[in-house]
Amino acid sequence: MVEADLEIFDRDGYVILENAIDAQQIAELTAAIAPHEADRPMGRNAFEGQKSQRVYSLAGKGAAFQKLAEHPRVIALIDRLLMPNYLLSTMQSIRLHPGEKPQAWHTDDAFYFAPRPHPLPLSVSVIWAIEDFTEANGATEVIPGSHRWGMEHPDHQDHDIHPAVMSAGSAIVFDAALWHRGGSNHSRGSRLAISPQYCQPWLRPQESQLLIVPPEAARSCSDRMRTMLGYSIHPPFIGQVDGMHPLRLVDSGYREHKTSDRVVADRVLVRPVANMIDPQLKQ
Ligand SMILES: O=C(O)CCC(=O)C(=O)O
Repeated sequence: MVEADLEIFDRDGYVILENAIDAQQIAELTAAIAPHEADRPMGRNAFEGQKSQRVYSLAGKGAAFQKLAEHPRVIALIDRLLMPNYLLSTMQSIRLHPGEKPQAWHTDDAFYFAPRPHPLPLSVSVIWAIEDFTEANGATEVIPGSHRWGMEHPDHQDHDIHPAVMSAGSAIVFDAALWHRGGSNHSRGSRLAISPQYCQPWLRPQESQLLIVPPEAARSCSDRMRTMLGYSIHPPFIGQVDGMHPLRLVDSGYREHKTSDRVVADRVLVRPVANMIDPQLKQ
């Protein structure tokens, strides 16, 4: 299944995973978000959405959200798209209320200063439909293939628009270089999404996950979640604390050195990609 998903992702810049979570998981997420939305004001600007509520830093707001960020089908894809020890860049909910206008076209990696097109994804975004996404209630709109564009902008360019119409429990996974926007909500109901984004292990995540889930809270997280939060090393040094692996702050018994064999093996994995970027590294 992952090969088929990757083929579509590579061609279009996105793939939709239909009905990837069941009604029970949707209910758990809906219940988990409710107390945070209760007194949540609308967005502070047109980008956040003046008729939208967003709840940020979901990695620190409960196990239901961490479980979603670790969804096996998403992880299987991202394991192939980003380098080992990739990070959770942000995780937020976005509820569009009636009357919300379309967002400005944007990409989710524009804040990383790198020429386009990128030789490899810098970041991968996922938007989970927690309620049905329809054309009327503001389904995310994407421009197929635009992850390969150079410096073109959708406002000055002919392009197709694909609304990610999908039932609750489905997700759209896209290269953060893909041009997209939240749609307009001209229905009478709301549209709830939860959006985790993942970035290369050598980029600064949008949210400071190590403050959101400090070492004591990270003790109850899965190994993968700790890695994604930044209790991990991009070999040989990125992420170190006192010259040592940051997991030592979570687990005082943790003794692996950041340049242990396994970590050095990760470096070997990374090299072919590095070679692609800078041929001089081959020497
Ligand atoms: O709500 C959506 O459908 C898209 C939101 C989005 O792309 C963003 O805020 O970066």
